[in-house]
Order: sequence, then C-alpha cells, then structure tokens
Amino acid sequence: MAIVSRGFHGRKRSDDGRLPPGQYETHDFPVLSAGPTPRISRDRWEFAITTEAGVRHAWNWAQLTALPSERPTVDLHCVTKWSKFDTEWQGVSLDLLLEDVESAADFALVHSYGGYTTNLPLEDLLDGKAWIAYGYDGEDLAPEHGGPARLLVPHLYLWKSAKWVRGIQLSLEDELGFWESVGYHEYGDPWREQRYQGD
Ligand SMILES: Nc1nc2c(c(=O)[nH]1)N[C@H]1C(S)=C(S)[C@@H](COP(=O)(O)O)O[C@H]1N2
Ligand SMILES: [Mo]
Repeated sequence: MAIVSRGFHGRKRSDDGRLPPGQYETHDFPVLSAGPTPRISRDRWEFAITTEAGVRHAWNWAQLTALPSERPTVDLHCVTKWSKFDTEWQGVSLDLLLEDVESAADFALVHSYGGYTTNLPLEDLLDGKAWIAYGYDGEDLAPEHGGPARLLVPHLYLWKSAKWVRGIQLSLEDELGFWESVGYHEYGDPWREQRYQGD
C-alpha cells in the first residue's frame, strides 16, 4: 500500500484544478478594451432587454439598483491567458431580469455603450450564471472595468462579459458579436480552450 500525501508528494499546483488549460494566474486586474472608455452618467444610463418580437424591457439606474442584488465570487478567465481567482462582484442576476420577458429565443446579442457587441446562447445567461454587475470588490465598478455596469458571465472567456452594457437583443438566430466576427470562438468555453473559431 502506498501512502502518499498530496501536499508532500503530489503536484505542486496552487490552483486546485481551477486553472483552465493554457491559462496562468494573475493577481492584477488587467484592463482590456477595444476602444476608449465610454463615460455614461448614471442619470442617463439605461439597460434594455429586447425580445425577438421587438418588445422592450428597460431599467434605468434607480430601477436596476433597487432590485435584489447578489454578490457572486467568481474566477475570471481572459483569452489572452490570464485568470484571476475569487473576484467579488455585486449585481442583478439575469434570471431576475429575464423573469417577465416572454421569448422563444435561443440566442442573445449583448450591446454596449460605445458599440461593442458579443453573442452567446440565451441559456448561458440563465440559471445563476450571469449578472448585470455594478459593484466590484466592495466599490462601484470602475469605468475602465465597465462601470456603471457590465455583463458578468464568468464561465465563458471574459470577452463575453461586455463592459458598459446597454442592452441584450434576444433572437431566434445566432448573430456574431465584435470579436466573434473576426475569428474568436462563437462560444468561448475556457475549459475546452475555445479561443478561436474551430478550436
Ligand atoms: N464594451 C466592451 N466590453 C468588453 C471589451 C471591450 O473592448 N468593450 N473587451 C472584452 C475583453 S476582450 C475582455 S478580456 C474583458 C476585459 O475586462 P477588464 O478590462 O475588466 O479586465 O472585457 C470584455 N468586455
Ligand atoms: Mo479579452
């Protein structure tokens, strides 16, 4: 019988299997933006979900922040290979925002102030997997990280977590977003290393 203590004999991994393939852990919070940081004042901010039938469900800042919020602690994985563990957010679950939205859509195209877009299956926004986040690390979400509010969908590569989120268009057909249309993977699962089209 072999007596093996993992700590003594085993692999020296500090991540406990939390690091997807090809990623390294960082303690910084890098800023990655495809353009300038849009500045949206909270009194003109609005977030809207629009169904495939054109029905619009909108929340202004006061309405969004009056909703019950959650405080998820999640690991982030960027396609540029950094991962950051145990990030602490505050935001409203997409389950709650989609509760009264009648739709037969399978897909979502997320739109940001500034024009960025990203696409994902609607089901990836449901079941406690996604938030409209406005707090980070106990503070208001900083503008460079997407404040006033961003989508947070941490089980996919971070380019899906649209900063400065403005709305979500629900649709029966998949439409590619900004990075997806220039060769990034349409789904982007870090555990399957879906970085680029065909991965
Ligand atoms: N609106 C918008 N959202 C965006 C981006 C962007 O350029 N514009 N970049 C994406 C990419 S590629 C990454 S890796 C993350 C980076 O988030 P961070 O700057 O908070 O680290 O935001 C994503 N969301
Ligand atoms: Mo990214």
